[in-house]
Amino acid sequence: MTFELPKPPVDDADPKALAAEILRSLRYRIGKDASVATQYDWLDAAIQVVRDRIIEHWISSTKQAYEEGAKRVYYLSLEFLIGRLMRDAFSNIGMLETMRKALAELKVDIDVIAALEPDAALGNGGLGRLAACFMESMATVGIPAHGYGIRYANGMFRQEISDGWQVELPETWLDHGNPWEFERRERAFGVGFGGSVESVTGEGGRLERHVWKPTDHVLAVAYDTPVVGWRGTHVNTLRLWSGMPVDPILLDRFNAGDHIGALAESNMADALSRVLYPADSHKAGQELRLKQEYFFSSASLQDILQRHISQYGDLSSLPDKAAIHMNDTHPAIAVPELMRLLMDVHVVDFDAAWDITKRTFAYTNHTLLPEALESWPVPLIDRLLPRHMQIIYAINAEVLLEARASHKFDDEGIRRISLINEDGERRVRMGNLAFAGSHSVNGVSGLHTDLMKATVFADLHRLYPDRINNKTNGITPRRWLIQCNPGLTGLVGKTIGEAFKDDITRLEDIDRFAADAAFREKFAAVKRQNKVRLANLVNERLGIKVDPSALFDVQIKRIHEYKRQLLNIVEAVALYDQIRSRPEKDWLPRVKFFGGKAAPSYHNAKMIIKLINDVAKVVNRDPAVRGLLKIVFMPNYNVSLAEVMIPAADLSEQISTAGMEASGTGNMKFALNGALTIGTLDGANVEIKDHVGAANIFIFGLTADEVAKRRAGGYDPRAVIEASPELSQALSAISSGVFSPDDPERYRDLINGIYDNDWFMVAGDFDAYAKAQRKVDALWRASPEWNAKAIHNVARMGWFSSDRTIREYARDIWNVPA
Ligand code: 26Q
Repeated sequence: MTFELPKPPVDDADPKALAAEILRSLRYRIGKDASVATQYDWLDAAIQVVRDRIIEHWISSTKQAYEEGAKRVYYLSLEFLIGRLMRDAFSNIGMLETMRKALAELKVDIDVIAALEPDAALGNGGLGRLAACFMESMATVGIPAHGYGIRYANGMFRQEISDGWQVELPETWLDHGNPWEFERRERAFGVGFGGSVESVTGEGGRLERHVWKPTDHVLAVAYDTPVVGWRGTHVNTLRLWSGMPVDPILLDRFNAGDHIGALAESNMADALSRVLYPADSHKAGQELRLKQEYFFSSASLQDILQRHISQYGDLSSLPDKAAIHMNDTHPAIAVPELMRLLMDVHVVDFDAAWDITKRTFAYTNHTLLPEALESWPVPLIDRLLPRHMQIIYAINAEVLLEARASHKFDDEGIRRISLINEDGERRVRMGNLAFAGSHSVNGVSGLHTDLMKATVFADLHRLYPDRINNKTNGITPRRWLIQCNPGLTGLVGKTIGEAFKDDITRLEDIDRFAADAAFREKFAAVKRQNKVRLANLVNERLGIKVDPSALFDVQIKRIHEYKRQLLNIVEAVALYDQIRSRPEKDWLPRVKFFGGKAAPSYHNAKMIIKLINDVAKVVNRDPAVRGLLKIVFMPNYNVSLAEVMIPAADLSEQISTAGMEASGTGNMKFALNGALTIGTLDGANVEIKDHVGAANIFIFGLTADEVAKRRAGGYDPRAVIEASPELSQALSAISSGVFSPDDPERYRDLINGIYDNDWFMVAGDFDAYAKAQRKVDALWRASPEWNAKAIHNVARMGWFSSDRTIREYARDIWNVPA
């Protein structure tokens, strides 16, 4: 017997019918009527109405992939920095405007309830946001894909600024429930830790296989969130694991009087999905972190294998039907875990298991910074995951044999290829493990990929020369243009038609309007509106008044020495000095915006936040500045704040020390929204320059090669500082306490770091940066030219869509149609 289920009842284009449906949802799902509904209830009710449509597409997408026997992509990531989902889902499914009207019928303002939705901040920065853009693009281009990660109860911390210092507070994004997720209690897998490995022998005492007997157990329970692609037809799944105790209270222990011991597993399960590690590219080698990595890798692999076996019966076809992607090395323990599941559970021999593993996995590297390359002490892995340690040794033997047989390496080369670093305390190099276990290893920009081949992975690249490839990052133009910048989207649509929404490279059609004075005026008017919106927010949140006709100069990203917020603020100090000493010059009004979080354990990054706030306090109050320079540190930078700040920016600061920013993706978001970039030849800035044209971007400073040469010897930062009066003056002002009269020594060490070593080339690039900023001033005065260049930027950014990136992954790495 088959039943015809009632489909969501009404015409999606009819606001009145939708309003009735929202009321119905409010009544029967939330149990309220309009007279007592809170704004949160309206949000929930509205989401549920659209969610019903999404579920239809979700079920049909899933069915279709199954029926076609399609190869699936599994994206393993410890971070998904999604932000809010409502606008994204409503807009992609094409219901944003009708829902706005339907809610208005009910006297509810969609923008008000949209702002109540908490950010899903399950990520630190670029890597996590990239995973979110990729999920949306995979749904858009119709790839059957699952994202796998952890459902952190506390995502990224909330940042407050107290007396100029960063204070970290827990963010509880699930407090009001989460209408987007579906708990799947039946999808739960056991994950073990500790214990020992036993051998199973068969006839004649022959070793048959190994069995790991863990001592500690937790359950991973699945929570699914639908991911809606553009136009809504394809919907994928983001599956996040939450830790649950196997047995809420181990009764036997409890009864034996060991109350604390009885709760141990319950506490561990809780801890596993409690909190996201807030360290990005900064050392944080905690045991709990390794446990999180294994917890989600193991649960995901068990889920993937179960799905594969139930559809195809055995695992030999796994590489043809599943592409498992590792977002950095965070899931690298999945390599020995798949080997273990194949050998110990499914009784596949080592050689066959290794072949399946390599053909199934691929790995993306996001950083070359030595302090961010993951490695775990051998004794720690041995204790938590003894069977995995054995398998890692077996893989290592295989790789080192191949290396020897190639005759390409001396003993030093072999040591560098080894999965085990033997210098000092022995540690497993997770990058080498991920590399060895994958058929594809990619970088995230052209320059970054070249540097991977030349530095960190030089030896592995020699051994496996076909493995490293480049996939320059991208961003989803749905969130980062259509949703966050309705003004510009509307103007572009009116000018060149709506086709760019389905093929973002069609933005090129507005290039010729850069020469059209009337269009430039309209473009400038949109930008101004966006700046007014930001100015209002700044006034609301900080009580600082900024003038929307000033140049809005924005640097928003994690606070890190290599990203050089310090270079930016030192230049601001130099400018401040010049404004005071040459008041007669016609200075340009400029507002320097900063935003970003520091890893809680990263001392210098926290000092940089305090310095920005200290400088802001002095500069913003000084009557001699006459409002020509304002400095604003926006607290708690997150996805939702980015969606307001990026469309309002005139100037995008992308000023990392060349060779250190793997790609950057903020750089792409700004240019797409009509900001001009001031930046170094680093990461994807290089490719942005190639696409927008050298005349439409402000490039300055040392190249990656020049930085490397200087570091190799002969660089004398003291001499460089002494040769630059502006820089000397600015550094000594900061160092001597001009901005910290309450604690004159506060910045002594931070600034001495520049004099003594200047690893990040703040002094080395200062003059070039200051000079580039004066070119910015000159162009800003010539406003038609500025606007023309900004329009060229928008027009030529289509290539940086994550749809393009994902199609390249699909073709070159995953071997799936897209
Ligand atoms: C590792 C071990 C223990 C705890 C934390 C971590 C950890 C967490 C996050 C290490 C690194 C990260 C994040 C790295 C990251 O965001 N990298 C950025 O990735 C972007 C997407 O490719 C690039 O655009 C940026 O250039 C890169 O910095």
